[in-house]
Amino acid sequence: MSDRIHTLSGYFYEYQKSVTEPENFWARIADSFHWKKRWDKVVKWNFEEPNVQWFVNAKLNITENIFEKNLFAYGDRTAIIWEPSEPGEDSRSISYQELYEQVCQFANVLLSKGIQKGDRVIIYMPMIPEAAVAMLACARIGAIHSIVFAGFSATALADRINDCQAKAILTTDGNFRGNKKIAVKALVDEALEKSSVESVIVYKRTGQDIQMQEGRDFWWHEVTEGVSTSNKAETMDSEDPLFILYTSGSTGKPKGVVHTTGGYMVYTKYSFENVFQYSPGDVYWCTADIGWITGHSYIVYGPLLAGATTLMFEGVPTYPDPGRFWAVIDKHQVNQFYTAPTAIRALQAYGTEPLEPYKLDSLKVLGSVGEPINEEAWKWYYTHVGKSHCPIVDTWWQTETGGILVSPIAGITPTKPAFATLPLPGIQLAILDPEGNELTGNSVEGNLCVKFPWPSMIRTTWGDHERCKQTYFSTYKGMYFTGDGVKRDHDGYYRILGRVDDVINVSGHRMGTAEVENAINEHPLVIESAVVGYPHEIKGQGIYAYVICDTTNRTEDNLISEIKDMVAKIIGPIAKPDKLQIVPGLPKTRSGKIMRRILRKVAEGDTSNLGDTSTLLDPEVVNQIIAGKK
Ligand code: 6R9
Repeated sequence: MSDRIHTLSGYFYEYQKSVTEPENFWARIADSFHWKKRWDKVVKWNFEEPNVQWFVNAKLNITENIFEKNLFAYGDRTAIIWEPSEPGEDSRSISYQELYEQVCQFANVLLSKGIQKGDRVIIYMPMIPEAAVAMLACARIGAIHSIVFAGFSATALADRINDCQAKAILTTDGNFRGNKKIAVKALVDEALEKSSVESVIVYKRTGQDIQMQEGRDFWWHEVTEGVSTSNKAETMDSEDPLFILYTSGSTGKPKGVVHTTGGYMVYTKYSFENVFQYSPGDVYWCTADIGWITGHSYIVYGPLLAGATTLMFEGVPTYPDPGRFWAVIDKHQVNQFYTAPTAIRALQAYGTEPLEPYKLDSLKVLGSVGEPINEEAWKWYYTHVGKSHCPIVDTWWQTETGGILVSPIAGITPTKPAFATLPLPGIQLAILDPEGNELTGNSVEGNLCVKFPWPSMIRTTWGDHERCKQTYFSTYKGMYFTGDGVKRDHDGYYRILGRVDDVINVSGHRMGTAEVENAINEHPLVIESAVVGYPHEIKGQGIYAYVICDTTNRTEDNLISEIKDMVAKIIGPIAKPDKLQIVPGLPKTRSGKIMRRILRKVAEGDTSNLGDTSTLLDPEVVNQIIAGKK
């Protein structure tokens, strides 16, 4: 039985069911999975401790739901298409049967290294199919994987290894980035100086020189050689941890978000199939890195549970030229394409010329994730990439939510530029004012919370349950607090306004930084912008805008006043930036998120302690911004 929603009325019907009879609703969805033992109760929960359990006492293995359950039906279907960084190198195509054998084989390797159920394994690998094999092999034996984005520094890696007391690391010799080879193993060596790690398994990708420590380091191709490709899956409790994923919060130290097995499985598959309206045979491509939650839920687990063909891309959007995404879409006849606004804006800056050689006629659905997508980028994406016939699913969710919570259902529920629109079935949202009152009805704005559990939600933060409670469950009693601001418009559609710590209060008027940015971005010469608040004597907070724009043939001063006037015109004089600085770049994390904390410090004139900048893509840009500040 398929749980696909096919009509708008079907969506409303399912949504209603999920609210009035949540246990029956989720039991029906979960019944299509393979459980070694069925649950005693669908959900037990309280948001005070918090303690949330889904499919209580059920037993399963998530990899059996990807493989054993389906191999008979579609073992030779392509599971993963891999597109390498270098366009001249061959792409790879791995069937479900082949992937299954590789996962079982590698699971046996992990067992032979003494890794057991519950042990933590760090995966520090670039975008190659073996990274997915590594994840699934951990899941097969019940080891808890924690993927660290392969672009993170040795220090960041060491912090994570130590926090979760990892027993093994799975990595590569190096990584390709454009025409450069990047060291990966060397960073592992640096991170391992003081650590609990007993074994390191290294997949040879670039062939660069590395050091191998006798007794600790092993080559992937050597340890897998001759190893059996059959493996009996470990029996997992529904609430056994599946993985830890570290994410940064508003405070310094990253926290290890813990996801468990049964609920995560049910929700990622359900949300994947519905949001993207995936049909068997489609080629689906999500450009995220597996080091982020999007890569976990919507490159690996969701798509593979749904029997999809998922494309993994090793490269970057601008190598060897800014037409690469479009070339890959045509080459593999991609049907669903899921990327981030930052990538869209970066490509938009090259104009439409790089798109011209490509047809893009296989595309059916476009997706966006990671940050609010501004109207201008939305329209560009819709018109030039989707050729005005592909719905855009603007998917709002978080590392902590495990899966998409608010999004259009492609082609079925309406879209609206810059709106994530409506909650998926099972997701009961609430908008709260700062005093904790729920704002009901439409045309309201406040803090986004969720008042009922959903299967893929965060269970704890690794080693520090109190932190989980404080961060997400203490601001508003009985609610999961997302940290995002939201507006529900007159039609009842949700628009995410950005983190509430990014809200600027100018003379008592609250304004989302994203709202001001959208207005700035309307200027034809603006490429990207970031807005922060800074202390202002009279207004409380002033607006400081950092803007990347095309200054050819224009004087800066003239352009600055033109952009400011434009914002005043679009939102109102209250939104006019007090300060506007033209900058060569913005400080971004490797996942493309702007580090506003740094921009706020610079705006405040406090550059003595910028905090941790190790996760920045290009730390140098911070110095350029400081130098350019008037
Ligand atoms: C999946 C992911 C979560 C934060 C989230 C919000 C922002 C993500 C968004 C969006 C507006 C969207 N965010 N998707 N804002 N519209 N469609 O990105 O997880 O890295 O944990 O970030 O990203 O602010 O709170 P994560």
